[in-house]
Amino acid sequence: MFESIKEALRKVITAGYVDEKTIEALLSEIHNALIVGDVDVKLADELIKKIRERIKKEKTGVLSVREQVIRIVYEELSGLLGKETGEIKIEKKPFKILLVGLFGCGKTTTAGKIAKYYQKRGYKVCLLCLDTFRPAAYDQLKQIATKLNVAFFGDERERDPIKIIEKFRKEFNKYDIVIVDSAGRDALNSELIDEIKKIKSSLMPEETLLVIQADLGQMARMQASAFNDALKITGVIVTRMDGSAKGGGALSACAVTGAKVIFIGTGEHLEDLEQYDAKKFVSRLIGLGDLETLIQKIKESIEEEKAKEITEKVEKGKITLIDLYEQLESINKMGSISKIINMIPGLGMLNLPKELMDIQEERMKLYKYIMDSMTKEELENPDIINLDRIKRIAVGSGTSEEDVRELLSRYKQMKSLMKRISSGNLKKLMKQFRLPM
Ligand SMILES: Nc1nc2c(ncn2[C@@H]2O[C@H](COP(=O)(O)OP(=O)(O)OP(=O)(O)O)[C@@H](O)[C@H]2O)c(=O)[nH]1
Ligand SMILES: [Mg+2]
Repeated sequence: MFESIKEALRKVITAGYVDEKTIEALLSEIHNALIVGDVDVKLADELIKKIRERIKKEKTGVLSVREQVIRIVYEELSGLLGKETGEIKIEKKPFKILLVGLFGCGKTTTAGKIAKYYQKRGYKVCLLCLDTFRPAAYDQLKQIATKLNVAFFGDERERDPIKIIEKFRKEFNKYDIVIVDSAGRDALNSELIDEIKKIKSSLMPEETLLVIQADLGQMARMQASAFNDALKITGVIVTRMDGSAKGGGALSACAVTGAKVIFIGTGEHLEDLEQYDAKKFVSRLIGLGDLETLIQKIKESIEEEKAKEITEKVEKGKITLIDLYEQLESINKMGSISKIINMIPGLGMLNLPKELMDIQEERMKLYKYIMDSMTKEELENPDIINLDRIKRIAVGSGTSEEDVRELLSRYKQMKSLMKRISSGNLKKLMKQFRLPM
């Protein structure tokens, strides 16, 4: 699921032009990926609709559509897979964590993983086996405890989990965290509900975590709400995220029920446990790091195009006051001159005259009035502007002769700057930055 979403996003990034067709193709591919990942169809439909609406509404300039699309997809996808980050605050000693779930969902393995997780973080941890249903359960957990070198409590011969709790209750106080493995059943039947209810009221756990496997997909929704209704779970652990294409479905199902996913299991080894954070999870799985680099590259190539355009104009000797006018207009739209200069590779290094960088917005307006009073001939060939013309332009634009002269000197500065760039400087600088020309 995540691979295909990543692929789809990559297409958007490398597309020459992002139009409605590109976006629709992306949305359709994401939709497919969600369905393959066993995300509920209705949920998938809603998500696509929401992404589409946001892309329309939040559209700004052509340049940012690409980034905008990626950002929106990322945000919505993270929202789909969990709104809160799963974290347990160990605020009490002993902090008891009870794991519940059906047969084979990964309770015992996960108990070991959690023990290791907190042991690494400096907590004194013990494992308690309350699975008296499956004969091998005791040995399995004991082996894990030995491997981790953490304390283990259990009684092979005792059938009643409550008696086991009573037997070791005093021991618990010696530990920061008590991790409790319980028995499973093949379904959430009254026998299992009864057993866990009794365990809960005797043990009084701070957290009761439901363990489910990722391949449940959207079925996780039913299981999580059934367990919650019967036993008030405080969170979910999704195991086998490594081996299932349906992980996205399971995570989105949990998000719908409001069940907070605390951890995900990502392998058979005891270190294969991660605290779950939807945002981080999504950004890593769709390789947002990669995407960001790609976006950066695109930005650079667009800047490069701008620089090329300027170079071409200069080489053809076609720089006129109209260009200055246009430059000022676009600069006006984009922010400060120094900002735009820094965006064009190489220009930032040219030590531009400070006055050129500091043209205030008011001055720009003034220049605009002045240029509006010039004839086409004057705009195209400012060198013909003599004293008489300066007088006429100043009167016509309601400015002073001083202002007109200032504008003309800006124009000369710009022209000489262009000469500096055209004399091979830009190309050299581009090479230095390894940007293709
Ligand atoms: N690949 C993978 N395998 C896992 C993961 N978590 C558990 N397993 C495997 O799933 C199988 C069942 O795990 P257990 O921990 O024994 O499950 P359980 O819920 O305790 O099972 P019962 O006690 O019989 O109810 C084992 O083979 C584990 O190695 C995981 O995150 N990834
Ligand atoms: Mg077990």
